[in-house]
Amino acid sequence: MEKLIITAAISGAEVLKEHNPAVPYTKEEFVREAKSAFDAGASIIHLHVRTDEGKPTQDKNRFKEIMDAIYAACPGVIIQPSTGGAVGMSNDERLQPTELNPEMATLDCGTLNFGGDDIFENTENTIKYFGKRMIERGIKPELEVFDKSMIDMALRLHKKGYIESPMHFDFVMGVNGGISGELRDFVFLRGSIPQDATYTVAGVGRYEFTLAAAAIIDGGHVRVGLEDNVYISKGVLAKSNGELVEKVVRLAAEFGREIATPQEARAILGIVK
Ligand code: KMH
Ligand code: ZN
Repeated sequence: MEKLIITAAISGAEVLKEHNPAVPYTKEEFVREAKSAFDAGASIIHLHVRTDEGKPTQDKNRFKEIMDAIYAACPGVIIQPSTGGAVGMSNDERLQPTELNPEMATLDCGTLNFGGDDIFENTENTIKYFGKRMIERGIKPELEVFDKSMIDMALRLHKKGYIESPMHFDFVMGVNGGISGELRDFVFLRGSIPQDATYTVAGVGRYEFTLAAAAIIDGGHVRVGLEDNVYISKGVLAKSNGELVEKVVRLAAEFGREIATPQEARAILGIVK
């Protein structure tokens, strides 16, 4: 089986220090959290940035400042900026980090009710616009799918030339408004992507580690981090993103999956930079 790529979603846009004090706001806190995840075995850092006060921003300069600091502290790491940003941001605001030509970025593949009454809007034209931008700049998209219909959208836009093969999906499961994190649904998503595609799974909240175990057994890849879940076990807050990654590394060891280095992750994902 391929080595396991672990992605750490260290910050997100919605989770706050009130939910877990380890959520990073300042550059120093971002570096601390990224390094804890990298040292524990994460090869990809999925990144949203914030102002020092904790407000989500897609500002290119803030991304650059924090990305440079993370690269310095985590040599060779893959940084995957979010182009999802936070609910309500405009397309061009969201796309700013692509101007830094990162190796990867997220590409959200549909609109959904997000965590209740918010609407996370990604129309077909938005997805085409983002997909084209990533092809032009040689950025590997991680296709964020919050439901099965979003896989179908990605496949349709792949046929039209907006997304290139091999496709890499992130099954984000358990968001209120998206697909559940039940194993039945994981099997459904996993069976709906092309043979040459790769996937990672991000289980939200209580689904984080059950879905990690499923992906480890299945030969998929795993995303964990405070963006998705703030607990290391029921009712116990994680001390850091690194602690969440360490738990995945332990699970992987139990099932005989070795952990991919960033260079091995690039080879698995077909990142040519
Ligand atoms: N913050 C969510 C609205 C992504 O990173 O691309 C969108 C999100 C997805 O987190
Ligand atoms: Zn995100």
